[in-house]
Amino acid sequence: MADLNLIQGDITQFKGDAIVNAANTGLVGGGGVDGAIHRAAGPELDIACRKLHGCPTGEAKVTPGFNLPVKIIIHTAGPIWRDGSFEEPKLLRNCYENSLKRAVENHCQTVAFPSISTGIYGYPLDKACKIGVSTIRNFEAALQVTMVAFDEGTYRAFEKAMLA
Ligand code: AR6
Repeated sequence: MADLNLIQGDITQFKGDAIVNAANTGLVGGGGVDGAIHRAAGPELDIACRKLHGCPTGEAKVTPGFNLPVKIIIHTAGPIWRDGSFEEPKLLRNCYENSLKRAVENHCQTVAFPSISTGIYGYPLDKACKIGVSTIRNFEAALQVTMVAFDEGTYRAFEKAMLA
């Protein structure tokens, strides 16, 4: 079972083995946490991402951390929320699970996640937090996972899901 803790802050400041990026299927960079990670990692990240030829929704792919204080960045493309009947829960679970698998494959012990899909992609926060927390906690590996909530609302929603 992976160990889970929660902090509020900026994921680009996380010092550890890996951070997860809430990217898009083209891996072409964007706004939100993706934009922040690209700015902090430097232009080499964009070059590395383009060599990966995209990432289907729910999958996860790896690049080096470049200027960030992590070994690797795990890029996952979350589902865009429509109404919940387009496999959004399953796809979001896949994002967490496949990101954790990439972390283990790359011998990581510490990994930080942002709240995937709950910004620009519009996934309802409470629903997304439950999926994130249960998927991480049920993942069988000796991993220390940190959820990095950017804003207070996200922090509170994850706190609630972790206590439930
Ligand atoms: N550290 C941690 N969390 C952050 C940071 C940061 N520096 N900046 C924002 N967040 P979003 P999505 C939070 O929109 O919904 C991009 O354009 C943010 O407050 O970044 O999966 C991609 O290229 C929210 O809680 O990701 C895609 O096109 C969470 O990160 C699309 O957005 C996720 O919000 C992905 O949308």
